[in-house]
Amino acid sequence: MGMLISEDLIGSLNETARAAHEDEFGALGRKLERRGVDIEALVKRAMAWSVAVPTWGVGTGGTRFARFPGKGEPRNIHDKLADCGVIQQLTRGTRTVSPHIPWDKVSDYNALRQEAAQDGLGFDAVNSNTFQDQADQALSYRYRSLANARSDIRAQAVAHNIECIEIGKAFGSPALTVWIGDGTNFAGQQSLSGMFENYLKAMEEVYAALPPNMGLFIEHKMYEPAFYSTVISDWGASLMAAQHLGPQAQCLVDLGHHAPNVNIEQIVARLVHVGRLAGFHFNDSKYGDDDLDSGSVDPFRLFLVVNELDEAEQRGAKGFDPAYMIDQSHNVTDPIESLMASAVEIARAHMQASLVDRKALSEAQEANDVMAAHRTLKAGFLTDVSPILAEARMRQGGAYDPIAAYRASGYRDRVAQERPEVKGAGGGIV
Ligand SMILES: [Mn+2]
Repeated sequence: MGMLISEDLIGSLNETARAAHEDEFGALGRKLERRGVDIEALVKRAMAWSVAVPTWGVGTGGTRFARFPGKGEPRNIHDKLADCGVIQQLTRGTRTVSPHIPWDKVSDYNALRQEAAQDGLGFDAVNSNTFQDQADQALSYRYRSLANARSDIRAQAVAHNIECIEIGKAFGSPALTVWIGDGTNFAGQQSLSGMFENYLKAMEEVYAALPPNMGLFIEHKMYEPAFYSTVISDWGASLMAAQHLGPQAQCLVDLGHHAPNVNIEQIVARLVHVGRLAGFHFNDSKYGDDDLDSGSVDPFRLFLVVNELDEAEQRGAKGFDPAYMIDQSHNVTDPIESLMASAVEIARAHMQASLVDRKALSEAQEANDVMAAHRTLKAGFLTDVSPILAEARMRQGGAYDPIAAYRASGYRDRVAQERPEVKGAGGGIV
């Protein structure tokens, strides 16, 4: 495989945009120079940035009501890698993919690693799945998995997670991410403390199977599919579990997994403080876990989250080495377009946060100059960093306008000829 979109096409589209781009890049460079900022350093920083794409993200998502499949949907992990390869080729900011087991199971993981490497892709955290039943599964997860009242069902969920660790080793993955749908839908359905204790005991067994260089990422979520109580519902439960298990266990924050109006950037700051921030799952939301595209509704909140991450990186916070992934569901758009747009929006927030004058900010904070502190922070958000992002993409062979290049390439129509149309209107988030 490799180079799925014609490089000549990308090059000629970039040339068409070149004059306007250079004019805008030059103007931004002069503007930043007046603020004592070197644009060249920012371009290098933008070029080094990367966020992982989940393999399931390139399929059309749905809600629990329905799924409306798109054209040329990926049939298997090979098609998914090809689509992820296109996203990386055009944006140059998504160098890893995050696989999902069992959906991405193959017989030869070495061959898959080589296949991914041809498209410039590596593998990020492996995600286990005990939130649904598979065809060949002995016991059902109807009443949930790692926190189930039945020990044989917990043992099955533990065995699956240990299998994911083995697959993760073959992928060269840095971590196993565990999100469970465990919880209850009725008051009295289960013991709230008993479920948490069952979860901890099961996770002890998973933790014991980790190689020394692999992390165990615990992802919390407030509700859904359990609507009365969820076992790992918030960062408190997540941190308790991580601290109980040991230093390789860390807390993963997903932007959508909170109650409305929760201060997510403060949760990030707390987990950084305690040295347990595993990473961040990017998306956007309005009411709950809406899985909207990153930065599509509230780009300022995205900026504030990334600002906390940037601040932790700049001051060299102890143990700070987070994994970043896009985690959203594309119901009404071409998933490749949504993922490219999101990758650009997250990279934008990263650049805006990089522009915050940390010295001026801390001086204003020390002087209790509220307005100066706020304006210093906001100055990063208010700067249009688009020319820096475009320059970083083009220097690496990516596209000036990834979505325009993707549309001009006819990639979706081309793959639709090989990939049969998916029929059916079943529900399902993925
Ligand atoms: Mn997530």
